[in-house]
Amino acid sequence: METVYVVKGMTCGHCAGSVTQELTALPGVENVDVALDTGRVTVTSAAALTEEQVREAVDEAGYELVGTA
Ligand SMILES: [Cu+2]
Repeated sequence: METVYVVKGMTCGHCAGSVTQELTALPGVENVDVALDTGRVTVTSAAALTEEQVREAVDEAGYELVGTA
């Protein structure tokens, strides 16, 4: 399944890389795609993630989860 999240504070490829790395580490995540211009992060996962899981991962990377798009 594919879920689109909005993340605040990412400005460059390094930011995108940090968020991608943290989200990829979550169980069942198969792909993470970051659109820097919109702050939208598309997560492809085998099973649904909780918003709490995603929030913690984004926070770990140093950014803020606004919510789902
Ligand atoms: Cu950056």
